[in-house]
Amino acid sequence: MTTTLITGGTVVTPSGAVVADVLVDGETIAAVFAPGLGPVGVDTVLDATGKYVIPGGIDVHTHMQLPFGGTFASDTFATGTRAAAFGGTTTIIDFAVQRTGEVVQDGLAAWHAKAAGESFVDYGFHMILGGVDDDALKAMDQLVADEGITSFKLFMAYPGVFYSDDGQILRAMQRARDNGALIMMHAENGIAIDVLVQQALARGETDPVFHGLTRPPALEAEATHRAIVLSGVARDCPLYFVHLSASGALEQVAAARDAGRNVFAETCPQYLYLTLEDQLGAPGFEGAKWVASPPLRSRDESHRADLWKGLRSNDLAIVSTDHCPFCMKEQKELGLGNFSKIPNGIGTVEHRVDLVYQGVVDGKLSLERWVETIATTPARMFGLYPRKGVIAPGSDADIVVYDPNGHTTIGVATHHMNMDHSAWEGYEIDGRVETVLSRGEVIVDSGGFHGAAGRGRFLRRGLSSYLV
Ligand code: DUC
Ligand code: ZN
Ligand code: ZN
Repeated sequence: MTTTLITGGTVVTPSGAVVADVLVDGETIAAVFAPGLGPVGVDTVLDATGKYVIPGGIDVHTHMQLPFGGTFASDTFATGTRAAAFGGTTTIIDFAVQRTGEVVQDGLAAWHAKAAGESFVDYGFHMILGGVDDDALKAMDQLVADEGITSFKLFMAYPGVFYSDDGQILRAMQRARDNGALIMMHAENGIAIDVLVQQALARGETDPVFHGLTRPPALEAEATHRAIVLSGVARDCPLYFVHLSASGALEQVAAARDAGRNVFAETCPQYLYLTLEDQLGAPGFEGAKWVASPPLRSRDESHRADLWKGLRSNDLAIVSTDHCPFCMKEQKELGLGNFSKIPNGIGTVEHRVDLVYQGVVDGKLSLERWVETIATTPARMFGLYPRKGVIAPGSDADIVVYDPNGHTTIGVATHHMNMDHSAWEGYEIDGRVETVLSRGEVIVDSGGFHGAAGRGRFLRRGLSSYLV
């Protein structure tokens, strides 16, 4: 087996940053040594002096090739996971989909078929339930027991597509409470939003910015509150809010957490940096690049500052991307003249590690919280710890060497995602992903990309180890 010694770097974990040498033996981390005390005669020495050595990023919210809005998300498991690796993400958890009326296991099989032989990094699945009924509830048990799928996403938005009503939500929560799964919630009041959308269109308000204006933060806060109440009725079923975007929703999560509830949330880089006015409100159809749900929020309110604060206080536990890329040409363009037909999604899988690191540089987050929110908590929350998310003996050798003196300029000319634009064009990062190991193999370094499609393995996940 090949041995690698990563020497002289600062190993960052949620509990601190220390200079140490990391020995990798085959696919796993064998030992962490005080500097200079590692073995001699290893196959490869990787000098990480002056660099951070962190666990590989885990992006728990991606949508490779998602059928959505009349088209498919433009990254396949091959293009999307290759881009992820370039950006220091060595594990993704993608959302398999049960469409309304479909057998859950058939939806899952379709997702396995998409990913098999394609992925460059390890991957797991959550399951979107688009039709909660007796069969779907039974399927939840089977997926938890046999398939390594222990989290289920429900939608309070998109009536007629993925929407679940309160009765369906309650039943799924009760089932999850019994089988140990986590319920993931898209919390926006879709029934009320659809009314606002129809009213806007009737007034001739068709530009992308009206996507944001018809999905106000109050309808995210209301749905968040309702989901928390329902999960309480389901005997504190563990509840995780995806893509939380706004202050009001965060207040609901914080209140539930203060009450000791099993309520958790993630946010995404787009809500930490981008705004309704600056991006979604760009002239003409340009704003379509940033149409996502929930929408970008107003720069005139305190959302972004509150989200950073939530990350510091752990009311927000994770930063994921909600990577759901669509090209402008032939995809976003489906909504020319009608914002409600623009496919919803932004592509960020390649940039999450960098964008959250910029928060460290800007004094908004500690180094330790960076690692915790992008790698360690994702692993714990979604049943992958300690195999992933930590630099410790016995863990998979998914490791990123990050150069704080490097620099990254983001843009369509240099990114690896299958998109004809970048939502992050011109963003500058005061740091750089230098070397990426996935299960002991260097797949990215200054020499380029060395991974292979199909080397990524499906991860059967356990239950969350993050619950109170
Ligand atoms: N929710 C997601 O999580 N991803 C894509 C679209 C959506 O509404
Ligand atoms: Zn969603
Ligand atoms: Zn999503």
